Amino acid sequence: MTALEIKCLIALGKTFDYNFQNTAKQAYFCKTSCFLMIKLRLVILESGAHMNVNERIKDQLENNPVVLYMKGTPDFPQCGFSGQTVQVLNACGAKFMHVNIFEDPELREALKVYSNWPTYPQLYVGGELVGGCDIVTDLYQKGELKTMLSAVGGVEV
Ligand SMILES: N[C@@H](CCC(=O)N[C@@H](CS)C(=O)NCC(=O)O)C(=O)O
Repeated sequence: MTALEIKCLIALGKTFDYNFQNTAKQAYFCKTSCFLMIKLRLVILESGAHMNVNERIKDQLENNPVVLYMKGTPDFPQCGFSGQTVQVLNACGAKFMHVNIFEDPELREALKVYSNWPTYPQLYVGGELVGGCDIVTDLYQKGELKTMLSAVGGVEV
């Protein structure tokens, strides 16, 4: 159980003591708070907040065949290099997960160490770093990018 969950339990416990006059109300509140705790746990699990940053990176790369770490989102890239990489991936019909590094400053720094690559975007195919915008564009122009993506099931059919 995480510190956040423990804090929530304590907060809920205090509300319990304060509010409850009768058992019917208590039973109702108990049911609702159990439901909320389950939901909270699911949100924590889904968000990856229970993992440290390197575990989060590994989890993303193990569970998604094509991952683009970028500035902004595919619909709203916030850097020309990231925008160009998205265009190249779209031109190949790629299915990819994106991570907006502006939303996770800790990951932004940790991934540079993990990959030994100092800039964004960073494209991973089959868990392996392919490279940034220049390399990805070059592979596209040589007709090799789509083959790499197809090999891991990363192209729309
Ligand atoms: N030549 C690089 C260009 C990418 C680049 O220079 N990115 C810079 C500016 S967007 C960067 O990520 N700097 C580190 C940072 O912002 O954390 C490529 O092919 O991807």
